[in-house]
Amino acid sequence: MNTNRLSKTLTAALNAQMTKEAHASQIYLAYAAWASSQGFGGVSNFLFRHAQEERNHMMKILEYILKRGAEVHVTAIPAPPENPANINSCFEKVFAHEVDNTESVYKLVKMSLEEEDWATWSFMQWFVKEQVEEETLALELMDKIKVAGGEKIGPDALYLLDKDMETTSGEVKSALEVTAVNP
Ligand code: OFO
Repeated sequence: MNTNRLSKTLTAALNAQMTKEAHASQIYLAYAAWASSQGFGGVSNFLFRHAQEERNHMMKILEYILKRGAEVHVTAIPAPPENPANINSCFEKVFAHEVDNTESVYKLVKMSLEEEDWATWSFMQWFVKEQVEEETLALELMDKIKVAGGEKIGPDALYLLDKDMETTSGEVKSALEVTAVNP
C-alpha cells in the first residue's frame, strides 16, 4: 500500500526548501560571526538568534515531509555569500535574502495549488505569514540605519544601534494580530 501522500514534484520542492532554510541559517550564522568580529555584540546576538530560527524552519519542513510519508533528502548546504562590507550592507543583504526566500515559498504555494494538494497548501501558509514578518523585520532594521545616517552612520549612532539590537526581538507582530488590548 502506498502511504506516501506527497507527489514527486512536491517532495523535491519541499526538500529543496528545507535546504534553503538551512542555507538561510548559515547566512545568519556567518553574518553574526562577522558582526561579532567587528565589535557589534548586539547585532551579532540578534543574528545568532535568527540563525536558530531559520534552523527551526528547516526542521518544520523536514517533519512535514516525514509526516506525509515521503522521503527526506539531507544534502550539502551551499556556502553563505561574502561577508558584508559594513552594517548598512549587512541589513541590505539580509533583506535581499528574505525576499529571495519569499519567492521560493510562493513557488511552493503555487505548486501545491496546481496539484490541489490542500494539506501542503495549508502547511505553506505558515511560511507565507512568516515571510511577511521577516521582511518587515529586515525593513525595520534598514529604517533604523537610515535614520541613524545610512552609509554615513557615525560611531555614536552605531553604538546606540548595536545596544538597541541586543534587545530587539526576532518577532514582528502582523497588523492583523494587533488590537487595542494587544498593541
Ligand atoms: Fe525561514 O524565514 Fe527567513 O529566510
